[in-house]
Amino acid sequence: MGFRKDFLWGGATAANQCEGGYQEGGRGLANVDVIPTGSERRAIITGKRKMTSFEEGYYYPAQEGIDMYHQFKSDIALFGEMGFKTYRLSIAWSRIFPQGDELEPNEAGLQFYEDLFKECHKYGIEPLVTITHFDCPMHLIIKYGGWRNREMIVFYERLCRVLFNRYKGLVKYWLTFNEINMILHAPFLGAGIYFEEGENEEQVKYQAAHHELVASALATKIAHEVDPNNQVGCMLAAASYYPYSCNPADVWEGKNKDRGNYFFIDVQSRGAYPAYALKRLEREGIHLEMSEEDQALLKQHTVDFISFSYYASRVATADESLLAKTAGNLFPTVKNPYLEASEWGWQIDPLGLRITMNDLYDRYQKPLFIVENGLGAVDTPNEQGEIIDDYRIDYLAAHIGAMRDAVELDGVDLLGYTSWGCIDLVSAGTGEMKKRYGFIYVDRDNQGNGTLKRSKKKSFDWYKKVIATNGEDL
Ligand code: BGP
Repeated sequence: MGFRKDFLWGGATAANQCEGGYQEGGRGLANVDVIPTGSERRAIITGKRKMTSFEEGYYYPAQEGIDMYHQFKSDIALFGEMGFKTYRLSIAWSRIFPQGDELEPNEAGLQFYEDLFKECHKYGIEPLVTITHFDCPMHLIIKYGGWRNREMIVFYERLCRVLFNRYKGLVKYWLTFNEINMILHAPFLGAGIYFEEGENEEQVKYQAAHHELVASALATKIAHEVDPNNQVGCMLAAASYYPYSCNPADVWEGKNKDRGNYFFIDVQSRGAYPAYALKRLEREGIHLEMSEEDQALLKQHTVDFISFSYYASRVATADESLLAKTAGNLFPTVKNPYLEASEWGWQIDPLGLRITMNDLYDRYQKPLFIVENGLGAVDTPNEQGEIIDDYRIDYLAAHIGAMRDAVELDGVDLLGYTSWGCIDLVSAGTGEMKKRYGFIYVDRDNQGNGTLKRSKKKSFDWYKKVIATNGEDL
């Protein structure tokens, strides 16, 4: 009973939030490099405020990240010490193709990830690779407009071919696009899109989403051709919506909000646009350029497993005035009176994870993989310099417990669990260092000061024990 014997315990990071070294090894400039911290960050990541290169007076945290580009060996050693079976990381596209549209890849970038994967295998850690995690070469944005342009499929396909061939035998688990549904909420971050004055933003976003969906199917096809052992997953920013009340209008709103997210996975996993999505697009006057070849590709090359992130549950209401009270979150939600929230207003809900897992498993009947979960919190070292992060342990224990219930009591097939930001890194939402998720503390502050020294938090040994007991001892 409990988790499968080969359950993949581990942690997750993304290149732009930890690597740094943004000008090293021939790497080109990417969207993430030019997104600063501060009050304009939200407008920039949502594509409302154009930022295509550095402007004075801003701090750009992704440039240095936590310097993992140089420190990956010792960081992976720490993951090995915790007993990780897997490590989820992402490829910085502009390390492999600095501009994005070259014909030949950059060897130094390829070598960097080869070294990193080999380092993982030294500790018996299976890499789980996100091909793009909020990452797009800046040149592709300036010249082509990012994913709004169909040409992107060609460049992404080239990237995938290079990766699958080069890392054959070293990597078997792949995710095509991180949180693909985030393209609707953070289009510059997710897909390198900013908007021109007066254009139909919904039209642009859904067409770009279509390009990503086709690219994802193509990647799945190529991955299987290059190596039949490859396992390809989609990746959803998940969390089922609760209706604010039993008013049918709230229930209906919740259902439609869920569909707004599921639609991506319906395409990636079931192989076709669902009727409700096509009708909705038609109703909203959104016309998708979609060929018959696209549809055939989507149909034939569905994903092998469903991966997702889960941090907090969401509440839907038909009463928009309640939504106005939303706390810091890209997904508009209502305060749930039954739940506590993190300092960033993310509503903590372990049972919500079990509910979400059941919803996804009922819907797709494919293995699930939880590739992000965790508590973003401020960690303050005590007088001895230690971080006693019981709040993080409580959060993770409750969520892993709920996940175990979904497996043991509900029969959900779960491949693994990688907690988010296993080592402290730059926050995607805020660009800050102070929103920390790690088992490993990194000495760095919001302005980029600090020694970058790593130290173990209390949760480090706790997670080690969780892995050693295959999730029995929480
Ligand atoms: C997800 C992203 C991650 C990560 C996480 C936590 O949306 O895939 O990149 O950062 O959320 O969010 P934040 O960093 O804003 O706390």
